[in-house]
Amino acid sequence: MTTVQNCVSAIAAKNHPKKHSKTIQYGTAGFRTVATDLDHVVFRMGVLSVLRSLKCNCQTIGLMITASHNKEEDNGVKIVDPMGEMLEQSWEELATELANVDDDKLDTVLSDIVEKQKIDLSKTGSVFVGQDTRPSSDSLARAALTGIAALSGIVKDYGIVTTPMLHYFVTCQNTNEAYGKATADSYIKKISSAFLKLRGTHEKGKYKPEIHFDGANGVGSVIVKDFAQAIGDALKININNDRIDEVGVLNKDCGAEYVKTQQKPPKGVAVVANARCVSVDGDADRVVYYYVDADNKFHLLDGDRIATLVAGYIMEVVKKTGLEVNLGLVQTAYANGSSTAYISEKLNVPVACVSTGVKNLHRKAVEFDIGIYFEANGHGTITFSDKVKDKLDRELTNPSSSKSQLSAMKELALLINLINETVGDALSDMLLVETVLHARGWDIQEWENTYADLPNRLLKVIVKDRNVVETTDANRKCTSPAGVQDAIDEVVKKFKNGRSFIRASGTEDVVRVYAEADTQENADQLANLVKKIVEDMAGGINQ
Ligand code: G16
Repeated sequence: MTTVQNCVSAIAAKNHPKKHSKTIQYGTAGFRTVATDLDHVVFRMGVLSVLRSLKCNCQTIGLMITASHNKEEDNGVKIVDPMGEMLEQSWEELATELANVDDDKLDTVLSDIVEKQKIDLSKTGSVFVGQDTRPSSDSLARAALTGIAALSGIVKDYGIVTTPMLHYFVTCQNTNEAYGKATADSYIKKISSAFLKLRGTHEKGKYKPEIHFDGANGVGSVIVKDFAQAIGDALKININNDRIDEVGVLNKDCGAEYVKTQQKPPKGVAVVANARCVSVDGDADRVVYYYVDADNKFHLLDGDRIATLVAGYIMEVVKKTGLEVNLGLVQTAYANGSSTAYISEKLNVPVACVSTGVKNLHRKAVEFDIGIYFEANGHGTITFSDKVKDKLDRELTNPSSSKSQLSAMKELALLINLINETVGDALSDMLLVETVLHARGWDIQEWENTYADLPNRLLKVIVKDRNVVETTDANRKCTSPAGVQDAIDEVVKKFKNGRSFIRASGTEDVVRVYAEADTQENADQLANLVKKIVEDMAGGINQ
C-alpha cells in the first residue's frame, strides 16, 4: 500500500463513524472521556499506532484501552512508544487532530501525516493491544483492531492486562527479549523470582509478611493472584475488591485514587488495627499504602512515602557497591513539602519538580543514572541507565571487587529485575516496598516515622471549561485566568506552612486544588478558600 486515500475514511464511515461533535484532547494519559463517545477515537488510534510503528522503523507500538482511576462509565486509549515510554509529545498533537476530524477528512489528514512524517506505507507496522476490565473495553478493543487492520498492521491482542504489563511487553518485544519475554508468564516470573531471591528466608525485626490488598475491583485483583501464587508463603496477600465481573463497582469507593483523595480506607476491606494495607487503581499502575491504628485513625503512605522509602534504600545499596552513580528523584507539585525536604536535606538526593503526568516524570528520570520518580498519587518507578547496567555487569565479574561490594551489586541487579522500569507498576512497586520493609525489618509505623507529612487536602472543582485554567512552573503558578494566582497568593499568606496551587486535570473534567498547611484544619480551610477562588474566577459550577 502506498497511499491511504479512499481506504480509512470508508471503513470509518461504515463501521466506526464519528457520532458527535465534542472536541477531545490527548491529555495526561491519552484520551479519556465517557466510553460511549470513544468508538471512533479508538478506531483512529488503531490506525495511528500503525503509522507510529512505521515511523519507528516498524518497532512494536502499544495501545492500551483503559481509563485507569476514572469512574467505570469512562474509558480511554493511550499509545505506548517502543521503549515502553508514553507517546512522543509531537504525536499527541497528531492524535488530537486525527481524533477530532470529520470522517470524510480522515484520509486527507492521514495522508498529510504520512507525507510530513515521511512514512513508508509499503512496510508493515506492529501493534500490541491490551484492555482493562471495564464493560466497554471489549468493543473498544475491537474498534482498535479494525483500525490496525485498516492499515494492514500486525497485531497481538493481549486481552485483559494491567497497563504496566502492556508497557513491559512492548519493551520486551523491541529489545529482542533482552528485557524479558513479552508474555504474562515471563512478566510474573521475572518479578516474582527477583522478589524471592531478595527476600531470603529470614523474617526480620517487626516486619510481618502479610498484607491486605484492595484491587479496586479491576485487573490488578486478577494479576495479583498470579503473583500470590508465584511467591507463596514469602508474603501472604489477602485479596479484597476483586469483583471484576460485577457492573458498577470498578474504583467505586475503593482503589488508590479513592484512598488518596478521601484519606480513608476503601470499602470492602475489613479494618484490622495496624495492619499493612495496599490499594491499587483500576489498571494497576498506581499504588498507595495505608493503615488504621488502634484508635481507629487512618494513616496514608502515598507515592511520596514510597519514593522516600525506596530512594533511601537504593542509595544505601548503591553506596555499598562502590559504583559511581548519579541518582536523582523526580516529583510533581503535589509532592508533600516534608517529603521533598526529607529527600533533599536528609537523604541528600537531588530532587527535580516537573508537571503532572507520568510522561513528564519519566522523561526527567532517565536523565539520571538511576532516576526515581513517584507522583503523590502512587504512580512511579525507577529507571536505570544502560551505563549503570553495563557497569554492574562488568564489576560483577571483576576479581578485585570486595565480598561486600559483590553482595551489594548482586542485590542491585536483583532490584533492577524486580522493578518494571517501563512505567509505574502497582504490583511490582508493592513487591519493592515489601522488599525494602523486609530488609529494614520495619512495620508500617516505623516506615511512617521517618518524617511527618504536612497535612494536606486535594479537592476537585467542576467548572464550565477547565481549559481556561493554565499553569506554568511545573503547575505551581496559574497564568490564566488573570488574577487567580494573586488571589491564591493572598490567602496562602494567611496560613503557616501554607502552599496551594490549582491545575486543570488531564483525565477528568475538573480543576484540581491542592493545599497544605500546618494543621489538617488549616489545610482544609485553605483548600476550600482556593476552591472558592476557582469557582468565582474560573467559572465554577456549584455542586
Ligand atoms: C494518570 C496519569 C498520572 C496522573 C493522573 C492524574 O493516571 O498517568 O500521571 O497523575 O492521571 O492526572 P490529572 O490530574 O491530569 O487528571 P492514571 O492512573 O489515571 O492513568
